[in-house]
Amino acid sequence: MTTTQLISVIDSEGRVAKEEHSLSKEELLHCYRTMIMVRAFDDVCLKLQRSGRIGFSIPNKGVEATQVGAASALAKTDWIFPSYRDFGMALYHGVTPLEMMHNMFGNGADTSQGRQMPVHFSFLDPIRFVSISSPIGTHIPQAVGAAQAMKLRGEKHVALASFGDGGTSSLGFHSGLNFAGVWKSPVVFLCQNNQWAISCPSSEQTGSDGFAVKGEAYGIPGVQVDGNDLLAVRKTVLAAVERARRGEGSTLIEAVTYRMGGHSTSDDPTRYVPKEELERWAKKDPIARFEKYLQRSGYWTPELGQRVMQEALEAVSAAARAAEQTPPPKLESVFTDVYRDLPAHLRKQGQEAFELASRKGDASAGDGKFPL
Ligand SMILES: Cc1ncc(C[n+]2csc(CCOP(=O)(O)OP(=O)(O)O)c2C)c(N)n1
Ligand SMILES: [Mg+2]
Repeated sequence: MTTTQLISVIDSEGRVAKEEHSLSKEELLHCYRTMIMVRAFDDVCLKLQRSGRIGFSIPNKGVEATQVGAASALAKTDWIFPSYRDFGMALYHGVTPLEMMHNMFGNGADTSQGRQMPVHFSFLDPIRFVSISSPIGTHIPQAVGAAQAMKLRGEKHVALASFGDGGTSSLGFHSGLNFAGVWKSPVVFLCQNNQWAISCPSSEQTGSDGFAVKGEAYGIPGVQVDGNDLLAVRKTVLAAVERARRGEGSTLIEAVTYRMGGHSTSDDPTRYVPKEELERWAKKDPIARFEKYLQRSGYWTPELGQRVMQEALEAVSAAARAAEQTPPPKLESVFTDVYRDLPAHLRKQGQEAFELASRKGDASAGDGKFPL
């Protein structure tokens, strides 16, 4: 059954009607620090991009509570099939800013050896964070396939597929939910309705009343949660995860939130986002709301907030400096990691490339010349 009533726990003043979670002070502060780290990472990446040191980044301002609340409901043995706006999930589980910065610079320490775009992270440890896909929605059936494989093996792990309101218009969304509904796969579908798909408002994305109702057609319960309320997201995702682990199948969660920045560093949202709309949502900032809640609980002061942000900015800036100085992937990496046994024609191409590089030198970043 689809629930159309928005689930929330923390009100706009930081009040909680009754304590609905079992998180310790340290766990709550870990959620808080992670959200601040996401914001600091955004901030530093914007400066790196504007100064021409990285090519691209994706801002997360406004959606931090959805990412971190959802991640907090997962075990490290679960699998995350993320969208490009989800790196807070990796940070929550212990991926470091430096590991992420290696990807932003596409250097030799990057897990994908510079083959992916910036922000397209992949990690196996400490969380199973599957490589982010640029094509919208392709990871949704992949998550279902992985979940189904785990089910067939008798594992009790869950896959979380996270995507945007725009992602619900992809073929992958429909085929993924259809398979999951038929098979009762242990998947949590997290639709982050941040109101925009680049410049397309969610009101023009669908004719249905929100996105949670879409589960109904596939036999999957849908539920709407306040995505700017970390505790509500955690509670809702936890219920879906437990349901999946019990073998009862998937849940479609629509987290209602707001993208307070641009789509990426490549666009100018002031060209299409109404100013009043942004101002309305800025008052619902998920971090400010969580701070009010923490303050009421006696765990937060403005001084602590400033210190946490300062430490996060320093950590991310240090990571950026270290990643920028890390050498690029080696030429031979072009020929590794794809085939277990390299086919003969690629071996030949590799030999030619190495021979050429030994005569003419390797291409170095920024020299603008190709060594041929
Ligand atoms: C198959 C496909 N079509 C179009 C695009 C171009 N594109 C990149 S992001 C995006 C918008 C996605 O919006 P949404 O799913 O709401 O995610 P958000 O960016 O809001 O987090 C589009 C259309 C793409 N990457 N892949
Ligand atoms: Mg969106």
